[in-house]
Amino acid sequence: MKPLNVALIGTGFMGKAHSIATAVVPILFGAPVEVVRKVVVDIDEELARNAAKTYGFEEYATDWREVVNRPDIDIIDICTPNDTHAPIGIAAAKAGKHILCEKPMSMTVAEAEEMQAEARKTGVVTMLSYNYRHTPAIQMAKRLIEDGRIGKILTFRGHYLQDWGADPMAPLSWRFNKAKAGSGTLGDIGTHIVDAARMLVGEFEAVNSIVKTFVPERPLPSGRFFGQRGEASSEMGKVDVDDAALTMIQFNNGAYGTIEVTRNAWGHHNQLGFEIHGTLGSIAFDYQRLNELRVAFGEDAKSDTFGWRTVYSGPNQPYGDLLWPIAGMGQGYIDVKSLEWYNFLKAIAEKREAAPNFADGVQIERIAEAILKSGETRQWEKIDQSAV
Ligand code: SOE
Repeated sequence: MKPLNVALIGTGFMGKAHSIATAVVPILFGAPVEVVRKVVVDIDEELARNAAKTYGFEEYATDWREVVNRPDIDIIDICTPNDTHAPIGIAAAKAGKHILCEKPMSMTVAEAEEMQAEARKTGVVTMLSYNYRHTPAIQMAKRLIEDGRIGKILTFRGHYLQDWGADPMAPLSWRFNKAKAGSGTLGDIGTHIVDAARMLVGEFEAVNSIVKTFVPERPLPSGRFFGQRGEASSEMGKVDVDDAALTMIQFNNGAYGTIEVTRNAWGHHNQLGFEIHGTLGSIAFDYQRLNELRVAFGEDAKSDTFGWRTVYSGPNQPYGDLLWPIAGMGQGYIDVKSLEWYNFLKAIAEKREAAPNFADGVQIERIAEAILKSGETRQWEKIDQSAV
């Protein structure tokens, strides 16, 4: 296969992470297909120029529309704020480019469905950056479930807790603005745990939620503002998105569960985690100990040392052939982002769908929208499961 030219759109936190991933995939895992870091795009020319230099792209540009339609570009990597995912994704799909898109997929379900419809027409490979699912320990959980090791799943308890929004004087980044972000904590981090729950347990039938905004106003940022960091000004602005959601879930397969998400939980910096209880055993994962999966099997129940035990990611687990040869050597955030890119490139090289793809993204958007709706109606909301 000929080398594929990548256009990265967006130079912030995610642009940086994706650039490192495309640089290290061939060294860490071996590239399923060679990628050329061709052009990086940012509406701010200075940021684009600097990114080309530091992230290692051949060229820079300021207009994503021109780049998306360039015949020499094969992959569009969308790392911009949420309000631009749909316009870029739709244009890229129409132009026949493979697409890796940061989460959440879009601002609304309707936008997500349009992105998927266009991608289906041209048959491009699509992937959404729900990166945590590629963590080796989470893939180990998936394998244990698929192999029947914990039996039939009864319950799922998931959470994604952060604390960068806990300080009411933390500046109002675009992530607190509905017009830019679509939703708040739910779209930003809740969708990651929804992705994990769908992958591990199955499809959501209905949800019943409490949704809260704890901090209705925040200081506007002063000067250029990157991600969560930045100085506050003395002027206040309105927060019009959710800070937190607590959701009960009924899965199609009869299991039930809960998901709790907030960016206002002091002490929890980036704590995506879950416990899954089955008829034969239990599994637990905590991203702040991402190399570990905790397991407890009922067959050990009569032993006087029965209890949870910790399994470290290593050669015996999923991706074992790609990881360091000794268990417990450890992976980090960039390893997981790199596994995401590896899986995306492998799908392109093997001419098959990637996971999670735009169809998964549509379903996650439907679930997120139902959670928000249920927060208003305070009733169970059924999830639309029609095929896309
Ligand atoms: C901010 O909450 C953020 O950067 C999210 O946008 C990412 O998806 C998450 O992985 C880390 O935190």
